[in-house]
Amino acid sequence: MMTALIVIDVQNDFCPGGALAVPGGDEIVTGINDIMSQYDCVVLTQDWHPAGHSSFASSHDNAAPMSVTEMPYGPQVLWPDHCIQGSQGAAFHPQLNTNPADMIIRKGYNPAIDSYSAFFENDHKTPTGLEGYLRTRGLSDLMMVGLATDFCVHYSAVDAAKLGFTVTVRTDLTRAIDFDGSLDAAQTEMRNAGVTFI
Ligand code: VGL
Ligand code: ZN
Repeated sequence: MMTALIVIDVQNDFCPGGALAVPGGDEIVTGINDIMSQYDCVVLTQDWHPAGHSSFASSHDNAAPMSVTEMPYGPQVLWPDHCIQGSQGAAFHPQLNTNPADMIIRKGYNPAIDSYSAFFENDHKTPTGLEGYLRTRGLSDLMMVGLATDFCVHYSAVDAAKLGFTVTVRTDLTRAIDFDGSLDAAQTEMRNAGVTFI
């Protein structure tokens, strides 16, 4: 059995002071660093949007941040501008140890489609390539940590479980945005998909 640690979006914009700050987002960084050596593979993901991305409220007329709009692929929360390619906000938290990473995967670069999941864009069809990477390396058991529990960790964990990976979430090494019941809904969906929490 080969294990991978999947570290979701531990980036400045999701930490206190960032554009889409997750409460306590920075508290998980040293704990994540401490467990990296326990896995056969470490993957880091990076939310990586072009300026003017369609998931930004600023790209839509009269849309407030955190409102929901209908996209061709379904409902989409409109976020404050965040994780713009090459910006300080898109950089990893300065204390995150990136040296053990075998793979860094970026997502959300398609201007027309958001990508919460590390596996598929929000159309649930366009792959990021991570599935192929993990399978070709024989990595079957995934531990998920990072930000945010109710969005990118949630979608990544559910997609991974549906793809047949064994998926565990270390809840002490995640933090949530928790807006409009999103954390409760995410926990239910992850549990229903067969994700284990520790
Ligand atoms: C995320 C909202 C928008 C996340 C990314 O990493 O959970 N959330 N983009
Ligand atoms: Zn994003």
